[in-house]
Amino acid sequence: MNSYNISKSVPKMEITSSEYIASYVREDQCPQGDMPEIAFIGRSNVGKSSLINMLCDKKDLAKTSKQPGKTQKLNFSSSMSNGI
Ligand SMILES: Nc1nc2c(ncn2[C@@H]2O[C@H](COP(=O)(O)OP(=O)(O)O)[C@@H](O)[C@H]2O)c(=O)[nH]1
Ligand SMILES: [Mg+2]
Repeated sequence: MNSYNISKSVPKMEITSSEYIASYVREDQCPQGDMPEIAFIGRSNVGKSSLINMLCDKKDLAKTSKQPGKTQKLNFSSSMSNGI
């Protein structure tokens, strides 16, 4: 079978650094910037925080928990990518 490894031939966007900024309880407190924003939305305990940590290659950027309902604030982090 002809195997074609797309991951080797297509340039990949990679997150090169990430840091936690702060947490806010209201939307009007959140930073107003002109940078693109990515929000992770989903059911409690579905793995949003784990996915964020995986994509950012950080262990504890987003707190993970077995117990649902632990995240009660709007948590902001800033990331840089390789520009792709
Ligand atoms: N089995 C399994 N557990 C996962 C996976 N992703 C996350 N978890 C676990 O599910 C729980 C909830 O994950 P978390 O990332 O905190 O979910 P969030 O509430 O959506 O942010 C944690 O105990 C994680 O370790 C996965 O892909 N497989
Ligand atoms: Mg979470």
